[in-house]
Amino acid sequence: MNKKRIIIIALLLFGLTSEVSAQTDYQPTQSNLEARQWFDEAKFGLFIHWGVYSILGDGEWVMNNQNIAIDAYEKLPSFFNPTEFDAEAWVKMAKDAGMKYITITTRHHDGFSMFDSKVSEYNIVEKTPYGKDILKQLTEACEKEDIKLFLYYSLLDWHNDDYFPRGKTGNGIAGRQEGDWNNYIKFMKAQLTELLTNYGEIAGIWFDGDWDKVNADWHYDEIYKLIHDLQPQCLIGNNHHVALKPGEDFQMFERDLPGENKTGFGTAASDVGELPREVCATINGSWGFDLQDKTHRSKRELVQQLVRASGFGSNLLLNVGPMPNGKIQEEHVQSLAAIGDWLNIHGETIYRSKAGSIAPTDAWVSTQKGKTIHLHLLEKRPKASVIPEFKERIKSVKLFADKRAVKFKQTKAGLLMEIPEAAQNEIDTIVEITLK
Ligand code: FHN
Repeated sequence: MNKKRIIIIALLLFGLTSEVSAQTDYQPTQSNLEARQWFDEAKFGLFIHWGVYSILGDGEWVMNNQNIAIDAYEKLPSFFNPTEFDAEAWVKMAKDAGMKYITITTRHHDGFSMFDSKVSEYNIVEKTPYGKDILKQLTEACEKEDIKLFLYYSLLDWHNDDYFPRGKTGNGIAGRQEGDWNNYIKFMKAQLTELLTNYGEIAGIWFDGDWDKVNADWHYDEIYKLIHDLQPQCLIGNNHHVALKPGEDFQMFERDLPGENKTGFGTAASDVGELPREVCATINGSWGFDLQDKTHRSKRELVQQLVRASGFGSNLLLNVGPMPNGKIQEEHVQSLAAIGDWLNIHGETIYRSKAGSIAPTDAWVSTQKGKTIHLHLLEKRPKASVIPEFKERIKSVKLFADKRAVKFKQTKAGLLMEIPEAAQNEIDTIVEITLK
């Protein structure tokens, strides 16, 4: 065989193997399609990053950032005793904020399992003085309050020797040994089986860490199939920052609106797919609890982020990092309540909406339900507003706040509206446009 043919065959084989590394023949069940639709309409969820790292108050990457050796980090669980953890209070807080689901870290990159795992002793029940399964408590509280639960699961692991060969991160952590990658895959499958059999109905699995070893064979074909076989309705999302892979049910965007790669590690516009979308973001500057983080974001910023996400046809998954005692910082509890107050009045323009036909800009986004467009003006402006290239035929234009009619004209320049400054709102002036 000549060299060229060998290369072509190798390329074909490589193409085939990379394709089979996801669930290629996946056909979502009816229950999965319904779950996708529910998710698409839910619009707002609570992300929770909680682990033994919270004791150090320096974020969830502290093990990597401070190069804490394995044996030193292993002492942390013995100090973890969140006696003030109240699952019902967390769930009620999320519900009052207008959130429809919660996504919690069951195991982050530090490799510590925040649930009762029989395949790893390195877990909350075995290794902490607290000794209870917080996930069990949370599932029960969620069920009671009709809030859906998604589970974050890290693919990357700085603790497990079988996470080998290692990836880009954690290389300064002393005490990591060489191990067997196939064992690591087996281990993850066993833990996912536990998560999907011991905690009732799970709304979704939220993978993270693929980017640590971009060319690794993660066995997604087996992993995704396992999840869908155990719970067909369970939605799979993977924060790999690239285009959707077969077997995934939704696409996530980290601190970025779909297609706007402002962070540099976001997903390229060409890789934004047609499945339900979710933007995740932090309520301050950190995912895990950070004692020094004072960048608590204002109500205006947070509400506007939710509105912008909706205008991009996406959910917002807003994160809090609980403290080691089990409480959520008071500033964050209050911010969530403030968003809830806003949603109580304006939720109709957000929940169950689609991205509106008026294209988003920095100054506005639009959401839509049938013939009703809600134009969200996110900056105050002199009394006249122009929306260029608006060609649809309009029946009426009103302010959402008091249903007061808005004077408007459709010209070649677009839609011209007169909204007195006094009628405009600091956070979001919502204009309700009804089409003919
Ligand atoms: O490294 C993680 C980080 O700690 C956090 O979990 C976020 C949430 O989207 N994801 C990773 C960074 O992409």
